[in-house]
Amino acid sequence: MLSLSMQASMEKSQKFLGKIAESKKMNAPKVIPKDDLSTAIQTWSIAEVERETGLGKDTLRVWERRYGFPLPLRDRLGERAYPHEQVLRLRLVKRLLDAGHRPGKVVPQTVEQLQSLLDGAVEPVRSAGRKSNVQPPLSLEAQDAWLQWLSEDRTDLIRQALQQQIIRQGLGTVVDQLIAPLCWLVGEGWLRGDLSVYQEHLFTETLQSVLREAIASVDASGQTLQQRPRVLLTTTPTEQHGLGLLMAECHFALESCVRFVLGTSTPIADIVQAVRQLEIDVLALSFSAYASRRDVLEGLQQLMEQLPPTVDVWVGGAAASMFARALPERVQLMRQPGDVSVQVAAWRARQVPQTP
Ligand code: B12
Repeated sequence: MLSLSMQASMEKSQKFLGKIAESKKMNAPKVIPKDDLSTAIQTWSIAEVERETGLGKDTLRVWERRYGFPLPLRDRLGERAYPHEQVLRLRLVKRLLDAGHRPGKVVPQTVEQLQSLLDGAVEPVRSAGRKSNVQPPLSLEAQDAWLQWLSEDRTDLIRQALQQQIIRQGLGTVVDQLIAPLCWLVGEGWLRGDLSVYQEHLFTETLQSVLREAIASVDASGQTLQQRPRVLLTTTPTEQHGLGLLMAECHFALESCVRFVLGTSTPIADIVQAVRQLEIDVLALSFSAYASRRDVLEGLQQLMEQLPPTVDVWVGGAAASMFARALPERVQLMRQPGDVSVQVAAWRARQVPQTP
């Protein structure tokens, strides 16, 4: 049974779930001269649109066929080139998807319609005067409640609240809309000195155990047998942060993927060996904010040289996003754990059906 004050705090927290963070400032697009146009116009390649909006290339292509939007131009090589206005509209679409709308409802809408939907659906995220660009979709009231539990070492309340939210909202939603901002909150709390290192460890352990229990119950529900892709989850040698990976694992479990989890800081040679021996289809890696550019790019480069070409490499984490433009071509950037669902669907769609 939950106490009344806890229920009140949880309701407050729940009220604000589903609110999305402001998108980061857009990078300037390239100016590409078009053969069919006398003037040069600003366009984005599909990879740039994916990085900027967080919408996958496969999703963009599917929407083009299904909804007639986005409708890119073609550059002189025949590659898709998205005008700037379409990228702006896609950003609005992404924010509404994050807030829980379905693609069929929002993709065909005009900018004005999207904007008015957003005005109704998304409360502005309040800033507490923080220096950080990253603002979590949790209200200040909800932040206070969680921080209070953390600072009073009430891991029992944290555990119960997380479990309740998973029951009410489902594991996928809770991972993306509550746990991700909570990690940010804990990191900031530690940075400000409001939380000590042992409290950060307590939080990590509590979260890990709640999420592992939730994964086990998804697996046990046995609605579908475990299927491909066969996924290996780990981090490269210098990376000790594993919560991003655990969140991704929740979504792989919800998609009934076969999973192998090596934990963090695995030597490159061992990752390669595991990929071969376990006949892995997708290698999922995470690079937290702590990872340097060198950690990210050198680790990935070494893997690219040694992995079989048929293996997909999906990466997430703050540092992977930070160095998105420098990632090797073959690497697929995932902005949030929930991106796993779309990518798994796209991966399955790409597989040639087996003849009996
Ligand atoms: C828990 C934690 C720890 C734990 C980790 C335990 C564990 N088993 O994971 C411990 C205590 C060990 C730890 C240690 C350290 N930490 Co620490 N830690 C954190 C904290 C709170 C969460 C870490 C985490 O897992 N983040 C990863 C996820 C949750 O966040 P993300 O990178 O933004 O990823 C998102 C998406 O991209 C996606 N995603 C991530 N990976 C993947 C993968 C796939 C496949 C997919 C689909 C999606 C996906 O999911 C996330 C949510 O949306 C963060 C705060 C934060 N904002 O991250 C600090 C943080 C990362 N730590 C930090 C620091 C400084 C340290 C330490 C140096 C000191 C310390 N805090 O004690 C050491 C360094 C250890 C090392 N050598 O790596 C700093 C890094 C700052 C910087 N820019 O350098 C942070 C940001 C805290 C802060 N605000 O300053 N830490």
